[in-house]
Amino acid sequence: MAKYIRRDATAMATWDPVLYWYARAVGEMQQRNPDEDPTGWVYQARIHGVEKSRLTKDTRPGWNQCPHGGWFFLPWHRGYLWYFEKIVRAAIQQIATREGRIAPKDWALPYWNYARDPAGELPAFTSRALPAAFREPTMPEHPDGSGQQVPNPLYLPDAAVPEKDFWKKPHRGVGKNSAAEVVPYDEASPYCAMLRNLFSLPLGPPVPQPSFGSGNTGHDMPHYEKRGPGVLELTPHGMIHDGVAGWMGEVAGSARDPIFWLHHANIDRFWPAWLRRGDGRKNPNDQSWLTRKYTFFDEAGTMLTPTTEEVLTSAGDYEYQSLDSGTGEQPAVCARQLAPAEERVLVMSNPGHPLSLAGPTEVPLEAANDSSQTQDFLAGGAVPENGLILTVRGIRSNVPPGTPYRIYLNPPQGQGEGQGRPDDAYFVGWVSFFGSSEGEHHGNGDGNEFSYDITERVRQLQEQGMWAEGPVTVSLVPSTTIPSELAAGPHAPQPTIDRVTITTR
Ligand SMILES: [Cu+2]
Repeated sequence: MAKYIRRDATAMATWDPVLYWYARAVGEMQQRNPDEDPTGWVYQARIHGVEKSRLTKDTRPGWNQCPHGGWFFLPWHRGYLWYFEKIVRAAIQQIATREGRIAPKDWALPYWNYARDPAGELPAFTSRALPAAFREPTMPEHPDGSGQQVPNPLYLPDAAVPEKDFWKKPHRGVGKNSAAEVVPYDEASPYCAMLRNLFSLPLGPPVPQPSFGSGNTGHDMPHYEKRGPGVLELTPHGMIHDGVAGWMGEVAGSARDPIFWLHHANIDRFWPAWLRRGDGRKNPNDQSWLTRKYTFFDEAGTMLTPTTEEVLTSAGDYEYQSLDSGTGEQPAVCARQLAPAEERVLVMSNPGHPLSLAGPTEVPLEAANDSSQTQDFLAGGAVPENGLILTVRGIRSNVPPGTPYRIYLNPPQGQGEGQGRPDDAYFVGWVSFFGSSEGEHHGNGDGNEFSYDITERVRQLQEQGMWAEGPVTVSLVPSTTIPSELAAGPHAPQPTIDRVTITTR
């Protein structure tokens, strides 16, 4: 029997003791020295990533470690959460002792079960909105709800912040502190990730079914490897980061938003839920995965260097309230995600300058050469024998735009202006900005990149008589509408892409 139960935050009262004590502990940790105390709030967040100004200056042990785009994504974040949970639990007891209160000794990190509510008509509150305790500027002074209202450490304002103040002003994306969903169901659901039965595939040429746990990167723990995100790491992981935006939208700052930890608890929950499905689903047993060492700190501030194997065994003292609810039973639309690779380019957008994605954007594609494959594809959508791959390259934004974008292939004119849906016949996949912003670091200056297999998509459109003759276009449409006051305001985010290509192998 597990010692600690991690519970569903979307099924709790606003100030359930779990959330009340979490808020108090966050406030306590925020008082600690960000540079000297490894149990402090900002020190803990900097273990995930540091802001650019501190990247090479005044660094501290254990900072800037989070691996994305590789098979250490899940085990590293599991260890990170587990030690953080111990620090919070200890902080709660400190506060309780000081104030002469009784606090739960078995406090465990709750999870944000965003895919709990089905798609379609939304209830007044949806699981895909931030839990109420994160949206309210104040909280009750005492755990029983009595006393004054005091500032709530779980709250970050949702505001448009000038780029130069990005790290100075805690914030989320505009409109994200409402009871509306931060992203629609298909972006929030792990359904497609749970279907994959391989943990990792070797990085390399495109493969038709990317893995659950991101790509095999050997011993390397890439901080942000654009080639390797598996299905789970993109959907829902990156989508939720995009959807909350502000600090959550950047690798460097995301762990400073208290919702980060509940988001990653939910991502961690999908892992045992996935293993339980069987049918070949298992963890890697490669030594390079099992013996990789990480650097974390315990509640006394002592540095520890557990391996993946040790993280998997020592972090066995908790269980999730449910491995069913919101873990992908309800179907979602799946994209045919690929790991990008070099291929033969058929058509591409004009590469002269970055293309603005300020709103829904139609991108015309032109012949990249005069090969017969290119001519045949442009003339009538002829599919080469080795299939077709659509790639969006150089995805970046000065600050997180507040939404992922959906990619549609050759939709009828004007489609890009309307509200696209992922079950649309022209839907191809997603563009995510998490890890792409200018304020980011660690050598991902090329921006993000995503590839999708569109072979079947083109064939289906042709069979249904929906493939329009003439110029081929791709539409990029925000998954959630960008609030007009933000789009028209002085601090509107500036998302751009370098290029869209359609290639064959
Ligand atoms: Cu994350």
